[in-house]
Amino acid sequence: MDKMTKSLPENSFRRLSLKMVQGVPLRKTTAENFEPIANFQARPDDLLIASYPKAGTTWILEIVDMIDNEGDVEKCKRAPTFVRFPFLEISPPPPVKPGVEEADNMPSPRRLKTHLPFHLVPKSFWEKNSKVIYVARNAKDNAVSYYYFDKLNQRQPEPGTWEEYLEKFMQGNVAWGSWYDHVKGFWEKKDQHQILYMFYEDMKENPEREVRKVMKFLEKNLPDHINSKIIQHTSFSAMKENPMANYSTMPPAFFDQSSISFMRKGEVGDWKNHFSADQNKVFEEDYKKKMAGSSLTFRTEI
Ligand code: PPS
Repeated sequence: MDKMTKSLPENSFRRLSLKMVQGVPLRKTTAENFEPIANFQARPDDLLIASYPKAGTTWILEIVDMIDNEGDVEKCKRAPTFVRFPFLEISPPPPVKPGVEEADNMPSPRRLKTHLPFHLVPKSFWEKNSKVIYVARNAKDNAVSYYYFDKLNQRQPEPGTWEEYLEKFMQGNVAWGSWYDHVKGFWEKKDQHQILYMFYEDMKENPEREVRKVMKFLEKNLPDHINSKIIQHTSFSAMKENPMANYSTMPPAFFDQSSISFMRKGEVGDWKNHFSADQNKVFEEDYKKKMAGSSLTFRTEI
């Protein structure tokens, strides 16, 4: 057992059940400590990186850090992702501090992570007009990625078989709730706030263009050679090998990466290796109903 896990109470190492907060199933520890999260005080110069789990959050965080540090790779290797970017709603067992406390103690400008759906994001972010980058990924690849993540993440409910999991995903009966409500929630509000809405598929297709978008949003204009450095350092292969980005420093009692890696595949279209023809048919019919009336569209291949 490593130093971090040794100091934790033994009952920390178990899968958590989900508990509803305003209609959204969240990890029990988050749901039971939600007040300080809802009352979190944002600052005008905060940047909140928001997403449904497994949409490409870690990738965007690394891109933002590289932009902030103007392509200085060593500076970006100062600490693991989960230390560099406080995860707002996470309530780990003591002595590890809750995300909101980590964020409170951080000097500005802060870069913070959340998976909360729009209506659960602390109101102060909207009152302070803080910037938000939202990243979304097509539902099918997102579901596959989340299924594998729920196998490795020992703090999330057991995913069960792929068939069982897909059913739960479609019902929104997974941590952080419905993918459909999540992606639509931010989409509908994006023009009323400073929200940059990004797509995983666009980032895969043309990382140079997408990094430029993020730079513009952050009001930074870095030269081409720095952009190239950012793309290289934030490529899937580089991040998979980078211990400060691949969660290999997270104790195995939390993330068991012995058979599945956090940096698993990093592709668009992997769903084709998992969905049966029948599952695809049922999923698409249900998808049409749940996304009806929305102008939001996704690509499931590029
Ligand atoms: S988390 O736990 O919710 O914060 O996970 P998140 O970072 O949002 O999503 C993890 C998935 O993103 C893939 N990933 C990448 N893909 C392409 N390029 C880069 N650089 C990259 N970094 C992370 C990661 O592999 C997970 O997707 P899957 O499909 O499971 O491989």
